[in-house]
Amino acid sequence: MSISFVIHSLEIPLVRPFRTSFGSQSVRDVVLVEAISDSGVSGWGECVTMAWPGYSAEYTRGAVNVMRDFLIPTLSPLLGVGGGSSSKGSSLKGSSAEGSTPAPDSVRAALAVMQGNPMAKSAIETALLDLWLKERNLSLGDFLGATRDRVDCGVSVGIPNSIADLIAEVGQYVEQGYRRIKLKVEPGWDLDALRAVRGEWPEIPLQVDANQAYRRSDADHLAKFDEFDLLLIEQPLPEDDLLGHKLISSVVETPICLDESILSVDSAESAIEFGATTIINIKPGRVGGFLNARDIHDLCVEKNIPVWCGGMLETGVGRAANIALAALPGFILPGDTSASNRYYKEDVTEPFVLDHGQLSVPNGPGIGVEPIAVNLSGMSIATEHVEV
Ligand code: OSB
Ligand code: MG
Repeated sequence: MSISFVIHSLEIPLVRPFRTSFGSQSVRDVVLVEAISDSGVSGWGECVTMAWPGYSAEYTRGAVNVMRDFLIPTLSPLLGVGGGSSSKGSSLKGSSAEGSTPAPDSVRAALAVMQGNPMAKSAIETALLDLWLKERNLSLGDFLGATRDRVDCGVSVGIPNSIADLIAEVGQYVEQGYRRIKLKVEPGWDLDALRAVRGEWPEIPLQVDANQAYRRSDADHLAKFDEFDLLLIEQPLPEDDLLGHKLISSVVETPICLDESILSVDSAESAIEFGATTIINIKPGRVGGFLNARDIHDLCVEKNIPVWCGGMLETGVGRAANIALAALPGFILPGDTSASNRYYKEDVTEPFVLDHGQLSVPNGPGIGVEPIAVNLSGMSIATEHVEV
């Protein structure tokens, strides 16, 4: 038994530049990890890093390096000939036989030996999980415990050039049926934008995301957001400032939701118990994979903390898996799980199409989608083969 990996680096133009408080991008640099079994089946995972360390410390070239030089090599005892944990000595044969991809928990445990790099870990873990699920003819949604076959979708709106552009863009999304609008905000782009959007759409579910752009001393300013009846304010302060978030939430009535600060089950529990957050954005990449994402979900259900599924401008590969996660019962708020055409003119998979503000949860084996070969090769800028 052996599994080999291919790291596909792609570039895909965004339909419009996406600007946040941490920078702007007009092309998405995408890394897809392909894990190939010796029977020739491929599993896929998307690495959601940005090109530069603006959202978090990880960035794309670094992620490719750490995957190639450390994460994949550290899995070799699990993946090498005779090293499989699940089927050594198995006599199962034929199409219904379980293959020899290592069990998801053992992959997570092996990767945990390396510090940090959750997005790189998530991509590798997901590629192997897709393969493992395909060997069992099981969908990711069923594996994770999905209880819905469709999920409610929101959309994240970057910082545009003007209020007029903002209203035009939000207007398109409202018309397309999105069930919630999220505005990216930063000092200097907040109250006027909110006033304009609330003026046009007094009832639409609305929230904001600051990506750490404010400081503790902005508490009184953030309290002015309260009049706009927002679902939540996402990550107003720096990632490591749990006390600041707790202080802010004593001054601001709108619920505070953490994104960047939540990296694990333990950090989630710490933030909840400490009083720094009452809602959590779960992104599989940020927390090191879908198993951790599910575990954070389970913790939040137990603690009565609503969760929603974040996004990182994923292609169809990452989107498919996120939608399976978003179908778990604790995901009670619409996610940043938008349709393919909100991001890309052409996706790498068959496009995800919004239907009444929802997307269908893929139900095929594994993540349920595959890259389309011609799209993949047309978008490709580099391909690296990594043998274990
Ligand atoms: O903070 O949620 C974020 C995109 C890239 C990096 C960070 C974030 C985002 C988004 C877009 O808000 C979500 C999406 O539609 O994928
Ligand atoms: Mg965010």
